[in-house]
Amino acid sequence: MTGRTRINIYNMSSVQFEIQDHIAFITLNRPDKLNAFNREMALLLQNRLDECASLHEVRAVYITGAGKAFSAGQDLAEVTGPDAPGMEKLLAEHYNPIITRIRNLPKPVLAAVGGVAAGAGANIALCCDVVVAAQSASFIQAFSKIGLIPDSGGTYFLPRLVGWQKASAISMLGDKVSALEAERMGMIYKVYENEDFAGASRALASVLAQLPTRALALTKHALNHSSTNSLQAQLLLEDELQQEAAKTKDYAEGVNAFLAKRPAVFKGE
Ligand code: LHQ
Repeated sequence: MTGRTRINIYNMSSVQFEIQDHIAFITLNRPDKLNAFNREMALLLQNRLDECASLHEVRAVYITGAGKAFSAGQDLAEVTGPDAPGMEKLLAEHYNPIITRIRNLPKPVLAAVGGVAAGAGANIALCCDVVVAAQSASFIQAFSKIGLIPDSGGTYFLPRLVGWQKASAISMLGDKVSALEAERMGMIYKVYENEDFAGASRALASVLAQLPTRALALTKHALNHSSTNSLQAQLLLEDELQQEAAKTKDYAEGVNAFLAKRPAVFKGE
């Protein structure tokens, strides 16, 4: 695919999907509901993530929200009424598969949080490999306010990102954590000024898309195991994954480019 090629797919949908320059742009698109998840949107996001995994030309994934929010989490209008999907469906069929797909996707996934990210919306962002935000964005573990516990991996990722005490307080109090605070406490990677956010976050996705994709996938795999493995098990895993990385064309290119004192051109192979 050339640098100019752009594929627009499903643009009228509640999950927009577009591929450009090896980046799959996924936009949560129910702006009048602050991109809250209904069943359709949750299932569509899973489908789009599957496409990202299977399409060879996709080397990085960029997830954002349309309008002023990233996502307000579960559409609370859809949890009541006779046709409401039951609680067992909401996690087992909606959120758990989304989180699992993002963590298992063998490509870097960047969350670009331009506004509020609440409930499952916050935790979908926080499970991504790189999380950046606009200065006016915020993160809210909104669950306690409606009598629930943090789901979508919140109780897994938050303590690992910010430590037990902050995770515990933020989860219980449902504080609105500003983007700057989130950056300071290590919840997210970086904050950009509002006016720079779109350009800077896309530029970062572009950097990720040009890196050696297989090595990034193996890095992700190693990190996925690091918080449950012993040191010895993790050293063995690193050994195994490094053997695999060393077989890639990108590794050969990286070393050759270094020795030839020229920039490396990685192909994700
Ligand atoms: C919404 C929502 C929303 C529907 C804003 N739903 N319409 C798992 C298992 C089972 C069940 C439940 O959920 C889960 C996972 C979860 O995600 S639980 C957490 C669910 N999310 C929340 O509790 C957050 C609810 N929203 C809010 O607290 C606020 O809207 C925030 C703080 C996100 C933003 O506040 P504002 O910027 O002041 O916006 P707003 O409240 O005025 O909302 C704008 C519109 O969006 C409004 O609609 P309207 O028709 O009145 O203009 C809201 O009703 C709608 N909206 N969140 N989750």
